[in-house]
Amino acid sequence: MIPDELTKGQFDTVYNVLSLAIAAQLFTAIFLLAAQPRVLQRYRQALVISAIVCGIAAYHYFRIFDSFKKAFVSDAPGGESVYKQAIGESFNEGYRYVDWLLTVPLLLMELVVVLALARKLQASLLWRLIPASALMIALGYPGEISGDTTTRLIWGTLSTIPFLYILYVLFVELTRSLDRQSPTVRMTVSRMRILLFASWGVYPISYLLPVIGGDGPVAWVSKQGAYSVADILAKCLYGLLIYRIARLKSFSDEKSFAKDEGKEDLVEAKP
Ligand SMILES: *C/C=C(C)/C=C/C=C(C)/C=C/C1=C(C)CCCC1(C)C
Repeated sequence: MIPDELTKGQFDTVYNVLSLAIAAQLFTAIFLLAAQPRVLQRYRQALVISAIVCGIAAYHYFRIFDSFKKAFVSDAPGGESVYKQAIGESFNEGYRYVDWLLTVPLLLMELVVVLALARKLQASLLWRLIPASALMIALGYPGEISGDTTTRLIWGTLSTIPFLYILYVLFVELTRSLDRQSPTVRMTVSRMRILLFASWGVYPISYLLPVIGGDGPVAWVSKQGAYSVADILAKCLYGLLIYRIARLKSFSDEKSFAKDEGKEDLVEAKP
């Protein structure tokens, strides 16, 4: 449930976190596009997808930010005021879910693309991961917008089934693909897996905050903050790790490229 009232501190917290998310996503997108020449051609698609993810997310955060500013209005501009829900306006949580519906499949796609796995394996992974991710987001939404705890828990539980399936597929397949990568790439991929598990794990926990913390503004503000920070980690930091994997793989694929970039020291024999 959206609280009726926020203190100035609570309002400012959400305002600042949303603003931080916009900046992080927008400039990560620009960086990833500008960094194209720094990786081999075959890895550029992964960076493009990652930049698009950050761009789509930045766009939706602009909408969320706008919706938030319209939904809560101060009763005494400038002063130590409370912010009340504006008449006829409501904060739209739907932007987040539309954002995830588009970006989560793309995040999975960029991971599969950057690992440059065999075509058949790529296709089979994407056929399993993309429908599961769409299902996870779609099943979460009715619970997210419901004010009723039981409804929230039922949809949340249903959404957790495809979520666990995705984690299982990623864990098993990523572990298998690690054997075929050079030691530095292997280290980065395994760091990436930790980031993926840790940041994706924040979403169901944030979703539960209103169940644990009740209807009040504190749980709601914490949920907005946690979703936003998780988005920054799962999209921006993740994109930068994808970039790092692409760069390391470029060096180990072509020695001459590593030499041109002055990174011969990073070239290693493939196992
Ligand atoms: C960039 C956005 C990302 C990576 C979003 C990921 C979202 C999830 C992993 C959401 C998972 C949920 C559950 C597992 C259960 C409760 C409902 C959700 C949708 C919050």
